[in-house]
Amino acid sequence: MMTNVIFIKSVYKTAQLPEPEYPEFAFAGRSNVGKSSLINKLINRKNLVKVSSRPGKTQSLNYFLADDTCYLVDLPGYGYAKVPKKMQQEWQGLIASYLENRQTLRCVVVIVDLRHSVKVQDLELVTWLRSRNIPLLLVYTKLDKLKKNDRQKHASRLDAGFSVQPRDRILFSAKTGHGKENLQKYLDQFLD
Ligand SMILES: Nc1nc2c(ncn2[C@@H]2O[C@H](COP(=O)(O)OP(=O)(O)O)[C@@H](O)[C@H]2O)c(=O)[nH]1
Ligand SMILES: [Mg+2]
Repeated sequence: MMTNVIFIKSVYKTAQLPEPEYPEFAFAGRSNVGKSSLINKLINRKNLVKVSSRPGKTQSLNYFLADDTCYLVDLPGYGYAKVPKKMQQEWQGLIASYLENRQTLRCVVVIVDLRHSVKVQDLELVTWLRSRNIPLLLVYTKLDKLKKNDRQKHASRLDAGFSVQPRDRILFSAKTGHGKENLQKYLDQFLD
C-alpha cells in the first residue's frame, strides 16, 4: 500500500533530477489519458497530482515519494498537438535521456485509453522501451466508460496492437478503483 505520499519536486532539466536514492516508477501516456487520476487513485489521494482541465500543461517530470520507499514520477503527457514542435523535441530529449539513463528506474507504466485503438505514439514508446530492455507495464484505463460487453473486445484489440498477453497488462478505472490492487501488486514485485 502507498499511504504516505509527498510531492518532492518538478524537474525540467536532467541536472535537477533528485539523487537516485529510491527505486522509481514512471508513469507515461498521452495528454488527458488519465495519468494523474491513476496515480491519485493508486495513492488514495483526491488531487495530490493535479488533474488538469488544460491538457498538455504538465511540462515537467513530477516526483513523489511514497512511504519513504519509492519515487513515483509523473512524466509529461505526449501527443498534444498544440504544443510547439521545438518544445516537444526538448521534452522528448529530457524524457528519453531520463528513461535510458536512470539507474533506479524499475518500470514504466504506460497508460492508454481502453476506448481508443492503438495510437502511433503509444506503440512507438512501447517499442522503444522494449528495444532498450526497460521494463514496462501497459494499463488500459477508463474501463468504467465502456459497457461491460465492449470491455473485452477493446482490450483484445489493444493486446493485439501492442503484442501483449492479458496477464501482462491491467484494466483500470480511476473512477471505480478497478485494477488498483493488481497494479499495486505488480509494482511491489520490483521493490526489494
Ligand atoms: N470516467 C473516468 N474518467 C477518468 C478516468 N481517468 C481520468 N478520467 C478523466 O479524464 C480527464 C483527464 O484526466 P487526467 O488524470 O488529468 O489525465 P492526464 O492528462 O493523463 O494526467 C479528467 O477529466 C479525469 O477526471 C477514469 O478512469 N474514468
Ligand atoms: Mg496529468
